[in-house]
Amino acid sequence: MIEEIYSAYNIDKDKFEITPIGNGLINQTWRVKNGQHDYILQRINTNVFKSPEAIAHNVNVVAKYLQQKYPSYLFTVPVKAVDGRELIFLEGDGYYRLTNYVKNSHTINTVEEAAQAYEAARLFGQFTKLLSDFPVAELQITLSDFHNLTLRYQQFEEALQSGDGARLNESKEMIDFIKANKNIVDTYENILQNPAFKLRVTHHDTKISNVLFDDTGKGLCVIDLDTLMPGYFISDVGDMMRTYLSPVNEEEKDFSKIVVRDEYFKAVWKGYMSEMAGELSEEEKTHCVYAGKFMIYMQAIRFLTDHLKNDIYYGAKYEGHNFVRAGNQVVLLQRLIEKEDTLGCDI
Ligand code: GN1
Ligand code: MG
Repeated sequence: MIEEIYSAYNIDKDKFEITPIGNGLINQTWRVKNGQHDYILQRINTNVFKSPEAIAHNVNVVAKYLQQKYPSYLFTVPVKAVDGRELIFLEGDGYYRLTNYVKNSHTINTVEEAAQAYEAARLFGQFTKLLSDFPVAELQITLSDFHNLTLRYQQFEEALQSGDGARLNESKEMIDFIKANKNIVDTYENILQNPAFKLRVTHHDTKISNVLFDDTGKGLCVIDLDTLMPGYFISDVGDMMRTYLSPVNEEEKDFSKIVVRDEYFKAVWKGYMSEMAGELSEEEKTHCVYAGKFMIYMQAIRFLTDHLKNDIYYGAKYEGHNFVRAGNQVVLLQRLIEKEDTLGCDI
């Protein structure tokens, strides 16, 4: 398969080194380089992204807008294949795309300093801010209902009816916790009706490995625009909270290590607000902690639903993998709720 990709881009296979990078659950990524050329190759999972052309469309319209309005803004665009294609489809495999590797940049997989959280939040905020006049309706939907919490809750309820019997029994405590916190869904539904909440150009995957840093630790740019779509700020801020606040990630089995670090919470919100303070409404600004609850709760639901449905979406590396991930997210949510009254949204 890789031969076809190489020839599409006129890359001499024997002269390039290919190394897998990143830790995404859905797409796969490699670095492809020789002395002169350095690329990032990505395989888009077409079981999940049913129309990769929508991704290409979004990246192109946004790239064009940014190039015209902010020519010095660093934005990675796809490298065209020899015949001009931006995506290479391999029958029975998936879609591939290539981008240039940004010189002297690196990614990190864990947030180890609050300053990294600040930088990432600043960049995701800047991205949305620079696109504040971009007509969001021009973006195509690359994954429908991706952060639609109402639908995620319905899918969870459906799994309660049709899911694996033994797994349902073992998950009782977690199911009860999710049901008991359904007010998080209610708040989301109120947001949808509230004109103070605006649909903006939203990244929807703000994990730390989607930020490029330079050698001094300064953030350079955001990458991975597969889920670039109209959305609410709670998606981007919330997923940063979900993935930056705790020193351990969703894979951690020892739940006693899950903690909400106040300093990182402040760093995320301050970094985001350093760009977005003039864009967000006063009412949106009061929802900074809710943003975290929204995303952590949704992820707990998604992992548990997948466990009940025998791991059809995320897959499992060991028995009960998604049960552990769901339990991890439930604990993270509890830790955040415990601190809810002490974590303020005032900067
Ligand atoms: C998936 O592939 P990755 O790791 O970037 C998922 C996110 C989840 C995340 C949980 C398209 O993202 O929504 O938050 O796993 N992406 C998709 O690790 O479902
Ligand atoms: Mg992604």
